[in-house]
Amino acid sequence: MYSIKKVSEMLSIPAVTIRAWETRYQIVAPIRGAGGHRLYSDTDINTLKWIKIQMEENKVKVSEAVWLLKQGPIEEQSIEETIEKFAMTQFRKPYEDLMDKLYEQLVDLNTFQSHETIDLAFALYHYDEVFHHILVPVLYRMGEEWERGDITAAQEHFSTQLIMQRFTQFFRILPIYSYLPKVIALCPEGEHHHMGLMLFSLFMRKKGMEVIYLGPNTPLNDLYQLIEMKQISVVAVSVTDPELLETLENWIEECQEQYPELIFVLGGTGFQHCSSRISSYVQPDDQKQWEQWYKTEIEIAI
Ligand code: B12
Repeated sequence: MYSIKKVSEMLSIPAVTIRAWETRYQIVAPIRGAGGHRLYSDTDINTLKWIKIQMEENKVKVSEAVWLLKQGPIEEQSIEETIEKFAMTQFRKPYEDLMDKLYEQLVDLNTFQSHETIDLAFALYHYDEVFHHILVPVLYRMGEEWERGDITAAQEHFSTQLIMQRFTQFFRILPIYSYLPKVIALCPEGEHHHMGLMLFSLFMRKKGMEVIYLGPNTPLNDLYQLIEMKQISVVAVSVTDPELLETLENWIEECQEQYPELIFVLGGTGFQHCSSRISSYVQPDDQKQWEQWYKTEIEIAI
């Protein structure tokens, strides 16, 4: 049996790539040694070597090589034909190829190539599709793998930061209509999941609303000053952890006393069992309902 370091040296494949292929495609299943370290068999090594050769000699992508592998033994001369068949199967899943490619480049911490793939996605699809069906699902996958210990915190941070930059760029490009209410968007202190907040902020920006995006882990105490200074009319909050609700509910009540006109909109899995004090502000995760919210809360207010 061989450690990941040894396999990486033998095959000249970075350890991070081996782990990524393993979690993404389940092509090898190393057993765990006493300290929890991965141990690879000769069969695993042959599989990894085969994938590498296909990529280098037949110029196929990793996803194509894995697909080939799963087809069983193939005559050398029919590889091209089989790849064509593969391309047909991909046709039905337009986003997946880009997702795989971006995922691998992010795990590899490759800034340039990751941006290139995102540029390509924007060239091919509407930006809403890119955010909802490519960028957020890639980050979701990385979050899951980080939790399982299959990618490092550094890889997860790198990816979140890079994709956040693309979100922010969009925020700058979309027009702002000053007659629409101004928003602050935040996750309270202790809450680090903010992809849902980003998606809802993008929705509001598309409508032309100005969104001051405060993002994750925002202390609530300092916000009164900001609400007054920037004449904020809408506060959008995202929460995953239900333990943060009590503090948030108290803060919302205080805000309402001070600014009775303020509109609250809340979302995220943390609100599933929230108290009746705030349940009327909670919005579900579906865009059609967000449209409804916009019509009833915002259009009426202007
Ligand atoms: C990605 C992820 C992460 C990433 C977050 C990256 C980021 N920048 O956001 C990272 C890796 C940092 C992370 C860390 C942690 N995570 Co995490 N993570 C996830 C994962 C895999 C996906 C969450 C996600 O982004 N979903 C995609 C978004 C788009 O979905 P969403 O948030 O539900 O949003 C939708 C709706 O809810 C709604 N919505 C959301 N917000 C808002 C706001 C408004 C105003 C509106 C209208 C709508 C709305 O619209 C969205 C679109 O449909 C989930 C697993 C899961 N099954 O959910 C765990 C999960 C959320 N994590 C969890 C936990 C516990 C953690 C950690 C605390 C610890 C850990 N697991 O080791 C740490 C936190 C670290 C910290 N310092 O606090 C738990 C949460 C359990 C709980 N109820 O509290 C989950 C469920 C995993 C699990 N199975 O236990 N995580």
